[in-house]
Parts: sequence; C-alpha cells; structure tokens
Amino acid sequence: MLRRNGRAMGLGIARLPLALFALALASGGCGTAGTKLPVSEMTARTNSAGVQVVDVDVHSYYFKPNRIVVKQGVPVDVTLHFKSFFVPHTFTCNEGDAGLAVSEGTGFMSFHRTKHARFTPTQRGQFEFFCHVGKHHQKGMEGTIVVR
Ligand SMILES: [Cu+2]
Repeated sequence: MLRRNGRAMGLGIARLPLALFALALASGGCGTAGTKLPVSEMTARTNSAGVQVVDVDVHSYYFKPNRIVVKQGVPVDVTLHFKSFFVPHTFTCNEGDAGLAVSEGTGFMSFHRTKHARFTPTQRGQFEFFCHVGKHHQKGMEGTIVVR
C-alpha cells in the first residue's frame, strides 16, 4: 500500500515539468517574436464583387503575411485566421484619416476562429497594423498595409 502510494507520487512529480510547460504556453510565455521574422508580402486580389480580399494568419506573435498591398479607394476584406489556441490577438489599425480604423480580435480560447477586418483605404501610403493585446506589439506583432 505504502509502496504503491510512493510510486504514484513519483509519477506526479515527473509530470510537473510538463504541467508547468503547459501553463507557460497558456500564459503566453511561448511563441515566436515577430521581430525575428522576415517580411512576407501579399497583394490582395479583387473578387467578382469588386472587393479586395486577402488572408492573414494570426500567430503568437506575428502576422503572416505581415505586409499587405491594396489599392486606394477599393473596399478591402481581410480574412483573419486566428491560429493560437489560448492567446488572444487582434488585428488593429488606428489610421482613421486614411480610412483604416479597424480592430478585430478574439478572446481567450479562440480555437482557430476566423474573423473579418473590413475597410476602404482612402490615402496612398504605408500604414502600420498591430495586435493591441498586452505587449504583443512590442514583441513584433505588427505589419504594414501598403496602399497604392
Ligand atoms: Cu496578439
């Protein structure tokens, strides 16, 4: 009886690092900093409805692609594929003067949800988008919307 208890306790201790690792994952301790990744560019394609569509994968802590090229004056529909299970993220752009005021995101336990960020760029130029959750932006979770 005692020996069996001892064995069970030993197993419990062996599993502790795994539990800590899972906890670190859940709290956002893991992930890839966007600052360490190269630029990946994608040009939106105009669909039959005249909307510029582009897909963006939202990871911890980067967007892919992180450089989106669109045309001025044509509506844009960015399909956001949230790839993290536990860490919430947003796709945020605060360039209201350029028609780029948008913030779409998920909460905790997002489990591969998809959302849409819709806007119509009114000015040519390069505008930053980012994730406004916690310190994700500082970790390099950002990108550029290029309006031509
Ligand atoms: Cu984020």
